[in-house]
Amino acid sequence: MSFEGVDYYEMDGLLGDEERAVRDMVRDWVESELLPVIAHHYVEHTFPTQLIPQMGELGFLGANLPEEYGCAGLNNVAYGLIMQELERGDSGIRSFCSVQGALVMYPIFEFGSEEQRREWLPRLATGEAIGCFGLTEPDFGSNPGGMLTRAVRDGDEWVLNGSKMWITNGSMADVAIIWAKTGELDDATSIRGFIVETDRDGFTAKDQVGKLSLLASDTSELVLQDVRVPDSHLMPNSGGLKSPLKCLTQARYGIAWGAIGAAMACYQEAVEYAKNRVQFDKPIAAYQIQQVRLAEMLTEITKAQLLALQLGRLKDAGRYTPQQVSLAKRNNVNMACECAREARRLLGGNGILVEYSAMRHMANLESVYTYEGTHDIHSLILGQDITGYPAFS
Ligand code: TGC
Ligand code: FAD
Repeated sequence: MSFEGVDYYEMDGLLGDEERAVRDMVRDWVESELLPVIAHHYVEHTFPTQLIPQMGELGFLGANLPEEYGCAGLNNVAYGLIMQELERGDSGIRSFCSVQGALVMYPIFEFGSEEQRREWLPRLATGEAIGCFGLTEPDFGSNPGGMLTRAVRDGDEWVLNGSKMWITNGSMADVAIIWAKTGELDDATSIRGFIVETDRDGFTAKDQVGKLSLLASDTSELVLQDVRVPDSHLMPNSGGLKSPLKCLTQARYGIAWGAIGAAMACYQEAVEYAKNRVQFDKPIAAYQIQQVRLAEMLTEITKAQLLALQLGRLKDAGRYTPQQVSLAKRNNVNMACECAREARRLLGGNGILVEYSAMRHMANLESVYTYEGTHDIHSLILGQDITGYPAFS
């Protein structure tokens, strides 16, 4: 696939030199390193672990965190562009980077002690250590405040018990950020975050089998049975459900950009295919029905690009809200789902083959639609912001 940009509104001109350079560097890397292997990994249900050191070296991991901890120290627009380009390749690779950066490195940076930051961030930035984020439980997905995982103090240690479900990077991880209640089960304000090495006694990770989406991604169930960690593994500045939710805001921001990348890949593939596929003696690109499809895709991608860029500018100026992030995640992921589906349909029978990317993106995006707050949950978050009425329960 050729990776010339999908830039109908000259968005390039709205980017700074560094932002463009970062975007082009990731784009080249995806084209040369990821695209040649992704179909194989997708079919084999494996994550391309051989690419992790390169992603670390190129600064993809926790890219918007400060350089003093070994990170790239980029602004949030450049970070978003990294997510966009990675997801042009595959949502599973972007997920890996989202989790590592926004859900593991960010909480250690935001809620951790200086010692915890120094211990973990440089290693996570290079990919030498891999992390995962355990919030969701078998019976508590959209409603994480109901979690049953508990941490009980015993001398200068904490003892953790519980299980976490659907955990990205779970089986590959060296370290897990585990959210647990330190008080009564009906008290979500007692939720704290713990840094738990995955080789501790009582910690097990089991691959989620039977997935039909995000196949080049590790998704696992975690079980913690009397896992003991020293008090120094509690992130001292974490407190209440608000702490994991703040992490989700960071990851959702990256997803709002990432989904555009998947849509751009599908759109480009569809345009190229339409121009080359001849039926009834003409390229299918010459038929109005296919032109409407492509026009819709380009329109929605362009709107999503403008939305993400302005959100990024607000985030860089420190003026964005979690609800604005919800709007972008909700819109852009839904848009990408529609683009992938339309691209797959335009490709006819070939559209179901792994040699083309549309169906892989389409299947992946069903997970993206669901994780990090389902489309419905983001509707309710916006509904509350608009009306003042929470309609979650
Ligand atoms: P609620 O009472 O509304 O909120 C509790 C406190 O948190 C504050 N808050 C936020 N703060 C920062 N960022 C956000 N996004 C926030 N949302 C809420 C809120 O102001 C309140 O603060 P305070 O000071 O009053 O205590 O809590 P609730 O229990 O009613 O829940 C609200 C709801 C449903 C919106 C929330 O639970 C939610 O977002 N549910 C969706 C769960 C979810 O998204 N899970 C994702 C798991 S991780 C994942 O999927 C990784 S996928 C891999 C990848 O990223 O690639
Ligand atoms: P449920 O919450 O049971 O929702 C089922 C349906 O009910 C949905 O349609 C939902 O929109 C709807 N619904 C729920 N509540 C309401 C309501 N109040 N009003 C109206 N409709 C409602 N979690 C992590 O902690 N870490 C990870 O790394 C991680 N990675 C993931 C990777 C993958 C591939 C997937 C699929 C999930 C991952 N998750 C992770 C979990 C993800 O965040 C949850 O799946 C998601 O939050 C939804 O929870 P659930 O699956 O339990 O669905």
